[in-house]
Amino acid sequence: MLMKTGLCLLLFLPFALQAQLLRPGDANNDGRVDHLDVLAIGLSFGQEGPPREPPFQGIDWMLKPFELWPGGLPGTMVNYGFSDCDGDGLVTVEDVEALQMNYDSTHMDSQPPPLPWTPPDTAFLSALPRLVFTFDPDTATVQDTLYLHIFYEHPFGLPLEDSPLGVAFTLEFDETLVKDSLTVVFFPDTVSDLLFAAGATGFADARAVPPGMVEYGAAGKGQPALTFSRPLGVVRFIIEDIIVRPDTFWTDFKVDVAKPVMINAKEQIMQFGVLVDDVVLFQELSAVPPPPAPLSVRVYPSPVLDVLHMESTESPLARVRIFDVFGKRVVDREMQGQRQVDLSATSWPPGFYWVNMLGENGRFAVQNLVKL
Ligand SMILES: [Ca+2]
Ligand SMILES: [Ca+2]
Repeated sequence: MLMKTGLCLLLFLPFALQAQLLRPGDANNDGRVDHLDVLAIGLSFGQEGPPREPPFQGIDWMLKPFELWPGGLPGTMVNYGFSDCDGDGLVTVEDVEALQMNYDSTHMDSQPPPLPWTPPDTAFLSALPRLVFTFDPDTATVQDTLYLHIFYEHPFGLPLEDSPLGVAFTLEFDETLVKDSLTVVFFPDTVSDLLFAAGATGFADARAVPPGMVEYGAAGKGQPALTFSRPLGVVRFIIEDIIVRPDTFWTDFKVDVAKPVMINAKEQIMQFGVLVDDVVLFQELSAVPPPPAPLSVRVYPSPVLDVLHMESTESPLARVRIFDVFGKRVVDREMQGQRQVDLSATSWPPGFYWVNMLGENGRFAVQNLVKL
């Protein structure tokens, strides 16, 4: 009898020593804590499994040994244990706090090792859900606050079981147009059936995502939550002080929706549509102090065929920009204090152009130009 027990111990000991390891917050075990992990927590919501041993509970960014749970995410099979970020043996709202605390942290030392998160596709849907992004107001001026509303539009006739459990995407925009550190994501108030995560001020406490982007994720608690049309949040941008002359140029503030992902309760990728507003930024004339005397420059020849010569006679140059008649930028060059620059114009379509030259002394010149 004693011998038999000894044999059992020998057999089981090697397995017990092969510890599984996780980093709190990387719920889909892809090596980074981000907005996508809220989808894994949504899919695992309410699952129970072995809690972590007391010294290894908590959501601090330490490698935590844990025991594999009996199941995993329905599509990718990532073990449910990764979603129990705080290690209490139950996947709940509290586990989302690890995403906030460790946002944008990366690692390669989990066990099983991290793998790219690649859920399977669904079959074709006859009725497509849609994400609609609308700016409020639709034009903005310097120092203005601009709100981007995120709205989920549910299609008529999509059965409950095929409805989305969650959605995630990245917004990309020109960071020079907004005060990036002040970009905030607000989640809808009084919503109890959704979990949220975002890579922007207001959620990601510890770290900000790189400039010019906002990451967003929302997921139902173990079941489809996008079963009716509903608001999903608001992104607040503060417009940067930019030098845009209302009589000459205008600038589009465009937001691109990158890497959009919608999943159902089986962790399958769903097709969906995206609709985004444009907003035009400009500086109101009344808000601009009286313009200084223009920078003294020479731009020649005009008409130009191949090489355009530009020189500033009074100050080294800080920046040179050239726009076509439609306001599209064809040249945008930061200068290293040179007083002159030659540009090849051979690839520009024939037409009228505006040359905007900014001197290091803060004065600027606008010249028109014809390209043959
Ligand atoms: Ca992750
Ligand atoms: Ca937990």
